[in-house]
Amino acid sequence: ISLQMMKHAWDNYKRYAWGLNELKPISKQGHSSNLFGNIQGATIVDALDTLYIMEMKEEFKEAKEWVEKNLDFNVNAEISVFEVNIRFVGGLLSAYYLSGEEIFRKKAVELGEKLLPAFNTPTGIPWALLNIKSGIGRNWPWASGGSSILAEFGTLHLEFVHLSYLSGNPVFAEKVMNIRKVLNRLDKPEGLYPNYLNPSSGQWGQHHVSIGGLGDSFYEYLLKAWLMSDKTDEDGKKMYYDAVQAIETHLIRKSSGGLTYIAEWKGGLLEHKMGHLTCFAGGMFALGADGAPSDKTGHHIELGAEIARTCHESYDRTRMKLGPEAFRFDGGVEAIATRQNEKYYILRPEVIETYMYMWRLTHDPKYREWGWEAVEALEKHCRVDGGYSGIRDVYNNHESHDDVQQSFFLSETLKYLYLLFSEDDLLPFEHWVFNTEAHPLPVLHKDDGNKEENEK
Ligand code: DMJ
Repeated sequence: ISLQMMKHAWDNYKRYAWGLNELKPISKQGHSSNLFGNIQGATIVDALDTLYIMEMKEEFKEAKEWVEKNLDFNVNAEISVFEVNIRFVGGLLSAYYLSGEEIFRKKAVELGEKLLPAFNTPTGIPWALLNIKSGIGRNWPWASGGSSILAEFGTLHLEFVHLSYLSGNPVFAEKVMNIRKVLNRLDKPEGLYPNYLNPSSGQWGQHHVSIGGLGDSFYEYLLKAWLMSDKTDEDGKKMYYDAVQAIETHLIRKSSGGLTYIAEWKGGLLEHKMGHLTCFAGGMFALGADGAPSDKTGHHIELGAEIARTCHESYDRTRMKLGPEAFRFDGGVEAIATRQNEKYYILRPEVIETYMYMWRLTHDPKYREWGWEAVEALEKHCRVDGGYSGIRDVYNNHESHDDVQQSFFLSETLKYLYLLFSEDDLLPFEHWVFNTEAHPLPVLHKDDGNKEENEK
């Protein structure tokens, strides 16, 4: 089924928005997000590896030809360093490792080089936004005190390590190792990492901590950096397990109805709200269970299972059986969105991602059942003639479509669904880690500096 879904999403993108970043499935035209500046073709690059894994050979070939002929980084464009890294660099790297086609390696390295000026700050903590022609960077105007964002500068590590590996140029890895160094030198309030860090002063901005938006994939990349290094990156490992310890102490709570959730922390005060984005953490805890101190392994799996259950409840308690952007545990409600502007669902993957990890790591059939419920809901409410669309209010009787087919629907949501219903030997966890946009990157074995071997 996920294959047919992919075909529907792809065919419509091709028909109505080919070469543009995303598809507007209701108005049947292209959608351009300012996250990518004038870089084009986000859906194509994000979808490459999914097409490959699903063995959609014709489609993969046309996507590759587009990359060869049209993917152009010599544009005057201000882009989000994080978004371009996870979708474009990550997508190109995976396409290279899966297919062995040189063009993808070349484009990934070329783009990586364009991103380097973002690190020209007093601390080396990169800017959020970069003009890839002039090399001038700046931060989001809304970010606390001119800060860079933890989940943005903390989500470059996996891709940059691979860029150094594939180009032979150590500069990429040096840049991300320096981010680690800066973080390790800083005092952390209660052992937690605030979402905001000023790249000039090297000081934290507001003490807001989140495992959802603005924080999320920083934690994910600590764990995955260790896994991707064939478990040699002890620093990444320590930072991850220390952070999880602090998260458990200060952010993880149980509702009176028995649902475990991860709250947000604002200068010591808890906001009892969990974002859809935060739901990825179930999969992360379970994936990290193996490396936890031996008496904690079962506990981390259990934590993953509880987060999966809570997030499933957030879906189940809506009319459409699709989860809201954020849900709360206060004022008498549990796992329900209470604010109108938190009731939307934009085809996000995190809940299905967690089901996939939980399935692989426990083989409890309920995760496939829950995944199936999500498929049915997507087909019923998000599928339209012109592709798949997000929904404005998942508690409503009638769909009000937002008219965007997000590129991560093809790279993540559909890929994780496909993997959830595949055998474990398709992209096995011993050999592959997924970047935060679900692009698989191979584990790098230290002792065999032999590229060919690692690419298998
Ligand atoms: C994706 O771009 C990535 O998963 C990112 O880490 C968070 N936001 C979207 C999906 O929701």
